[in-house]
Amino acid sequence: MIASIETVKALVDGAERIVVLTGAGVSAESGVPTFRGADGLWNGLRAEDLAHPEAFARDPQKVWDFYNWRRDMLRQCRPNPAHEALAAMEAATPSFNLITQNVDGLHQQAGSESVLELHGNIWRVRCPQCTFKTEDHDVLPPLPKCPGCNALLRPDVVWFGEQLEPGTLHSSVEAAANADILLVIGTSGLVQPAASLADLANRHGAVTVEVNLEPTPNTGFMDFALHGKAGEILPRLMLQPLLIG
Ligand code: BV8
Ligand code: ZN
Repeated sequence: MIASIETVKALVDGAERIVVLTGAGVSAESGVPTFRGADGLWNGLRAEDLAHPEAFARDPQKVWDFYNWRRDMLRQCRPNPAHEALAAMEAATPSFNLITQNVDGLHQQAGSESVLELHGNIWRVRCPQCTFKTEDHDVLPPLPKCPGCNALLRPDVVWFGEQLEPGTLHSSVEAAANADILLVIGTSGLVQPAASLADLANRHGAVTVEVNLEPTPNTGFMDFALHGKAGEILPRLMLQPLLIG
């Protein structure tokens, strides 16, 4: 049900184990296009058409142009108050896990330490033929090649139809199953298996809270929903109570 920020803040303040699941909406106020919003297009194409191993096999240049365009755009983006509030929440909470579907690295840039990247990280590239992997914000060539075996490198992100890294998924499921409260922030709740973490937490007794501009398919079974911008709501969940002298 629609809740007041004060209700949710009291729950957050009283929780020992907080788990947060974020999606593209938490980076929207940093200027990062969301996937399914009006600005989620690239040259008329949707991410789902490009974030596929088949798309990469068929036209590696088009997929690398997409990722190099996103890296160039993300290089100008900075964490927003939502990212910063979540880093502060982690520092103030005995047990805190941040699970993100985002690949932009903005949570880490804001100071979050325990970040579980369900879908990888756009700043990492890896070789499909050997163990080469590197992470930096460098401008890459149009078709980056492996320095070790000269194979075509790929972004170290999870494409549609690819398995999530088993350890990361297991840690995320464990965290959600043991949470006192799960905050689901800025995700349309369409992509699996990430979206099912909310239902899993719910079934294990966690209080579930959705923070989004609008209702999503998950809203129905969340305990609370806060509608508004993550960059405005999250800092208010973190405000320290005024110390009345
Ligand atoms: C897999 C990386 C299986 C790449 C991404 C059931 C079970 C298992 C799989 C499936 C299943 N059903 C379907 C599938 C297949 C598929 C899937 O989920 N398809 C969907 C589209 C139906 N899942 C997969 O393929 C996954 N793999 O399960 O493999 C398997 C098993 C065995 C063997 C082999 C395979 C892999 C999924 C990962 C795909 N990779 N990204 C890249 O980024 O380039 S997903 C992509 O979508 C991004 O990671 C993104 O984060 C994610 C989810 O999108 P959102 O983050 O929610 O973003 P969106 O734009 O949709 O929504 C933004 C929200 O924010 C909105 O609600 C908006 O209102 C809100 N908002 C906007 N501004 C603000 C805001 N809220 C607050 N404040 C604001 N200011
Ligand atoms: Zn290689």
